[in-house]
Amino acid sequence: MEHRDGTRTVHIIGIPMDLGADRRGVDMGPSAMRTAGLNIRLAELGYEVLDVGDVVVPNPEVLRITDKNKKYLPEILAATNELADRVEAILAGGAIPLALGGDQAISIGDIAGVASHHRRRGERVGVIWFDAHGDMNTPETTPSGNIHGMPYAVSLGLGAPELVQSRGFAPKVEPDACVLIGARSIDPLERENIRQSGLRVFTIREIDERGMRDVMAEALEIAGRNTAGFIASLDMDFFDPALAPGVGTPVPGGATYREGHLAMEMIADSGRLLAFEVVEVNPVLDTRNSTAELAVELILSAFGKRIM
Ligand SMILES: [Mn+2]
Repeated sequence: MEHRDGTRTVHIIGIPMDLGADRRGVDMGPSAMRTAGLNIRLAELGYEVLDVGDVVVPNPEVLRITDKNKKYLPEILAATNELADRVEAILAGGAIPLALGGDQAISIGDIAGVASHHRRRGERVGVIWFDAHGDMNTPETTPSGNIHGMPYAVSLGLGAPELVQSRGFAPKVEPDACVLIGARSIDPLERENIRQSGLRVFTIREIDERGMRDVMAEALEIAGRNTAGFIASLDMDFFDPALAPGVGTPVPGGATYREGHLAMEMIADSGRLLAFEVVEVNPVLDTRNSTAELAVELILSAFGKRIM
């Protein structure tokens, strides 16, 4: 796959953050994916790969929760702002950012950085988000106060103003160019947020009924609508827990191995990928790093690895 500017450079950035979630361990996700050979395997695909290291994130042990409906908001805001700066710089240099989480709160900064870069050029961007959950809670609707359940809402302009208004503009992305694929666990009040936002949700049932090929064709059409391209966000809990056990919030009945690869292969074929992120890999809960290894294989498919 060629980047739309004709470049073939990928910059990997890690965000070892678990402040957005209750279950500890996703801060080790970036290390687990690097250990699974991500950098060299991307280079073998023909990319110039530069690992720019990690965003600095404090440990919860040294912090205090000041608001139980938006836990660790100041620290998450600082980390996501740094990520947004670095993603914007990567794009300005002509490379594709590949962000490794960390819990899904990192998406707030990743999407902000990509959207901000393109906004300067008078362009907007789409989002294809793979997830068992909606990530569409706000401080008013959240059952847990965990910000990793809020990043899609924030990016669409709903939620804590500090996060929504980062970089001085909102929303970062518009619902008519955004999709959520694989949903099977939506909180009751979150459902209202989704309905009101107009976000197109492809539930796991819709994948069952229509097949991944059909779902992805429609998703790519939506994310490509008057956009410069799209950000792909892959929460590993999109997959069935039997296949991807190393995630913080597993939900039964998830996507299969081939559904995942087909989706990634279709992303590569589209030629419209602007940025990629993988989140919620939790080595503490994993089996012999199998979830991180799966994540690496999927990244390779999204960046153009082919069977033939
Ligand atoms: Mn998620």
